[in-house]
Amino acid sequence: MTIQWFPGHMRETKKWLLQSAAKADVIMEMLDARIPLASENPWMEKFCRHTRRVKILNKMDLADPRVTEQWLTFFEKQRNVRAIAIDATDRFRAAKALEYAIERVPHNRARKRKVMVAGIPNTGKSTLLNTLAGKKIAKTGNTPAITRHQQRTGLRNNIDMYDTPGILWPVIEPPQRAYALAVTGAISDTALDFQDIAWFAARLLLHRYPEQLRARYPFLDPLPGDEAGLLEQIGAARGCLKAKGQIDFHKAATVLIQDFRSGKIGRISVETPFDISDDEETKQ
Ligand SMILES: Nc1nc2c(ncn2[C@@H]2O[C@H](COP(=O)(O)OP(=O)(O)OP(=O)(O)O)[C@@H](O)[C@H]2O)c(=O)[nH]1
Ligand SMILES: [Mg+2]
Repeated sequence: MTIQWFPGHMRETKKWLLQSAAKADVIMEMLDARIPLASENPWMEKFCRHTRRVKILNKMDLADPRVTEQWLTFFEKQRNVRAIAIDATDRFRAAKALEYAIERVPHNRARKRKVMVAGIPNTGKSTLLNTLAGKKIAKTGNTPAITRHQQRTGLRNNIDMYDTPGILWPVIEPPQRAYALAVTGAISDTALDFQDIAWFAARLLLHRYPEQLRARYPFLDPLPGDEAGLLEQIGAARGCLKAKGQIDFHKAATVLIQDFRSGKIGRISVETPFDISDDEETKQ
């Protein structure tokens, strides 16, 4: 699926990372714990050719804890992959992630340790920097492409941390991956059909998290059988109406997506390691 959203600063950051990533001692690859595979930038392999890489599954507070455990086990079984789950707003967890990232980097007073934080937009890279610095150094926000330039900040213990703008890639395949990115807020809401994103969320919630849906929307009794029914009932209950009392599906979609992104529906994981084996089985 071609995404018509690859702003110039992403192109520049890609170029910068291709040239500069090798100078870092370690790259903290910021992923979204709800979509640890979909949020992996396919260019990361190239950026990290000569640099150690640690996967940070951030926003663990929004992800299904059982599924996050499954992901950590999945990554543990892979050779040369190191992964940790955190909530970047939590000082203790943020510090633990940094410690984990630099534990094998030689510490020598004469030389600063260089840590780069890179990944797709809206995964919490700048938040991690702010939490570690103990003050608001970088602008953050719950829309993608907040950071536009890389920024170096000196931290304690002779560490230089580089916050970088989140980058995507122009063709995101398969479409399921684009929707997984969009539903978590990594892609601009204007780059895809907004109602399609809500449809994707509705299907996931109906199949995997019906209890959370019931808890958030007690008026769903019984639970609707399909995506249209879910959006229709949310729209009716929340007053998302057009002239003549018709349901405004765009407004209903906004309610569902905002509730999902803010964690009001509960801790939801969009991808599980079992989805991969299911996909592979279907291909055979
Ligand atoms: N619930 C939760 N929210 C988080 C966490 N980390 C970051 N956020 C929120 O996620 C949003 C995005 O955070 P940023 O730090 O701006 O993300 P970024 O990766 O720097 O984004 P770009 O600069 O666009 O690449 C903000 O609203 C943060 O408050 C986390 O661990 N848990
Ligand atoms: Mg940022």
